[in-house]
Amino acid sequence: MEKFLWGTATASYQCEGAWDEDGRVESMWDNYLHNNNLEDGDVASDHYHRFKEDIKYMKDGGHNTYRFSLAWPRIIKNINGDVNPKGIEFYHKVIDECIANGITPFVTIYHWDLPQFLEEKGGWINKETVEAYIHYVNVVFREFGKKVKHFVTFNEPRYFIFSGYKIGNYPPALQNTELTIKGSYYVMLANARAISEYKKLNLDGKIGIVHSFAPVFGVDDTLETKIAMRNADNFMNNWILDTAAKGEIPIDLLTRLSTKYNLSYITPEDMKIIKENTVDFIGLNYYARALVKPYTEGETTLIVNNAGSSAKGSSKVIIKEWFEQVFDPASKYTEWDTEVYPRGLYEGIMMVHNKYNLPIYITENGVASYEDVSGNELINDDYRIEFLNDHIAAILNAKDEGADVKGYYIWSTMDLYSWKNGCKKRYGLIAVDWENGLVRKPKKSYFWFKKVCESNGKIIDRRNV
Ligand code: BGP
Repeated sequence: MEKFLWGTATASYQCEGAWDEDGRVESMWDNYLHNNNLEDGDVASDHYHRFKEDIKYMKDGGHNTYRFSLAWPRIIKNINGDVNPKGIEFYHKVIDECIANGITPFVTIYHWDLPQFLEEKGGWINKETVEAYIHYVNVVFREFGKKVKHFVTFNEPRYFIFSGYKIGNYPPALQNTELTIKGSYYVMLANARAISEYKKLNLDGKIGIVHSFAPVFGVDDTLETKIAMRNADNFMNNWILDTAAKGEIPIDLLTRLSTKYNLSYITPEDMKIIKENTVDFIGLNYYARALVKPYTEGETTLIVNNAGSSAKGSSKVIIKEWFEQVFDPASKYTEWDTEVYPRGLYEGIMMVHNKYNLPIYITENGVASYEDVSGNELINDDYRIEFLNDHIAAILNAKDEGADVKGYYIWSTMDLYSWKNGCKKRYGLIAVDWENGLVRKPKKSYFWFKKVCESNGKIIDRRNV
């Protein structure tokens, strides 16, 4: 029987460091963070130099898989598409190290570190970036396609496009709805084109997409709330998942957008490509649900808490005339104002299973906190163990009900650079002591997760979900 994949996840920019070594060129994140004097990932967890040690921890921790991403700016060095052999060599070493340790590599091709030379030409709102991406994926498939059996085209298209083009807290730091829609469309087109390229090569593997999943719940059963829920589902999930899994952009979403925005760049030729090239599996990153009510008043507002330490309600989502997100007073929230709601993962998996009937991987799930990792005693993160236990219980319950969930990845393997939140937002099962030579210190949760992996989930307490 196919074994369930148990592991952890990282992303290149967030853990590798070595930002200008061995021919890696500047990414849009390097450029944006350096130019705005923000905390950067120049060193991050120094995984570039320590990947062997990190993979050894995975093996010793009972993991049988590792989800990581390839840095496009390490692999392609200029606008002509020339390949950097040192970048290729590095990822061969990481993949080989995984395989030698019995760890299935689960490879994300794009986790947000766009080469700056492409951003300067317009990034994701320029259709030429789709062509550049197709060149890059072909290099990736030809180099690694015999060893890697699980590829992900994009990590979280909704999240990086909305953050970069609408909220403005990620590069290229714009606040423009028109460009948000256009960028989203080109990314989903690039996803379909990459699938088509992959299939042409007849490799023995699967290809999917990873979505920032926020299953939608309503505050009550009224018709108004149901309409708000549909709007929220289109906004949060459907334009990625329907497009990737069914090859269709939801018609009510398109109709609504077309009354206000120019969508003439959406062509029948592209839509044919999207229709014919759908994913083999769906990756879901689950941090929290979206609880919504009908829109009442106010302008569109999207506020994300990147500061930590604040009260419930410090993040906010209002989409004018569509819906408003609300906070459940009964729920627990993290220091970054993320709701802790394991039941939402169970319900969410069932929604995706019933709608798309495809294999599912939970490609990210985890919880962050401020943690003092300076001492020598074991870091006690019981709160994380409880969080992970309840979310794994949700997955096992969904599997029992027939959902085809094939793997689970904790975010993150070790502490890493958490985008605009910096390094103080710690997610890892293994601490990285940045004040003390980046030494690795496995937390209590690391040893707990080892038992989960080795028992294939049998030690999970399923009573609370
Ligand atoms: C997901 C991203 C990851 C990771 C995680 C935690 O959206 O795929 O890259 O960062 O969320 O988010 P954050 O670091 O903002 O807390």
